[in-house]
Amino acid sequence: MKVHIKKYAAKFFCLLLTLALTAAIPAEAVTAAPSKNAGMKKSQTPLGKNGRLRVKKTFLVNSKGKAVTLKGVSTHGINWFPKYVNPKAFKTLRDNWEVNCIRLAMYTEEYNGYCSGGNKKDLKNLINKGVKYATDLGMYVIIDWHILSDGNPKKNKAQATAFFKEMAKKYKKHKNVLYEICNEPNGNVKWKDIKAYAKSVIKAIRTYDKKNIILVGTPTWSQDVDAAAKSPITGYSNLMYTFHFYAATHKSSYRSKVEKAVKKGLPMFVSEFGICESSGSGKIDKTEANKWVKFLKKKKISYVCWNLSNKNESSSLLKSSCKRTGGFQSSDLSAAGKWFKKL
Ligand code: IDC
Repeated sequence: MKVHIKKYAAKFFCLLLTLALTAAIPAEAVTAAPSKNAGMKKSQTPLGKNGRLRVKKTFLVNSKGKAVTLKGVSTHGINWFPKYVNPKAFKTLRDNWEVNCIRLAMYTEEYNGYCSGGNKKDLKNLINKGVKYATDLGMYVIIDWHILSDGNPKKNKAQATAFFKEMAKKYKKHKNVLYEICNEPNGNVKWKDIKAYAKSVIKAIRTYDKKNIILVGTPTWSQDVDAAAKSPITGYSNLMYTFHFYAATHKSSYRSKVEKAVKKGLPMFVSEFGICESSGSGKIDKTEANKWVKFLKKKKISYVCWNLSNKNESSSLLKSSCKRTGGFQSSDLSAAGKWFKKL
């Protein structure tokens, strides 16, 4: 009898404690910024383990010279979906999805883009917040100048140069920042045009930041890595060239293209990919996506998945019904989200 009373008293006490604790935590405490490296020792975070990255031959290597592969998630355009730039979202990706890199996609010419009427101060604020959250969590972070309808990066070169100068000055001491200077050149843009643009922006970045990785886009929506491989940019270290693919559209012939560029010695980085069609929607192709990941892992090429949002399109990692902006549950994930988390 005595034992029973003790048992029930203990249960009752637990219940009371739970109720008291739940009532005591204000709602926003759950979403508030976590403390440094939230829930993980600094030395155990991706950044703590790898330190500043650099390029060695075709590989991205850590501070000890060992090859590392970044597995990243790209935001959708921060001009459309600023709400996903938050520490809880990044922490969920780090802890539950083994994501070690966040790409902050800032469109330059689409709706409220940096060069098309968007509020520059607000957009930069978002970038700075994103970098801070990633840094606090010990994750790598890509600052992406997301050109798209402005097919030729030269179009907004002056603004790009000023923007990256500011970023490089601010982040030169950060060991986790990468600069992506032109998402996807397209239209009638030749590698020599991109190269000329890249040289000026790289020069501006290197005035302040001598070391962090710079990612350079390639012609035809960052697919013609062969053009870059024929004539890479010289005189600077820690440069990589981007290759983008959408698995339901781009298949083995594109892998051969990457393979050839690797053989030519081009360091590549897949700063954006999707497992759907290149429109960002349509059907998803998991079989092809798995082939891509196997290939990239073998080559030790980093990859960043498009996109963290609940937009109603198949590249979104969240279902359109998902209201959460962090702490995502399995039931919140789209087919693409489920596939990517499982990787
Ligand atoms: C798409 C978005 C879509 C948005 C559109 C803007 O998914 O919601 O309306 O941009 O034009 C890319 C681009 C990336 C595209 C994506 C899918 O880098 O901005 O996002 N994509 O089309 N290259 C190949 C595919």
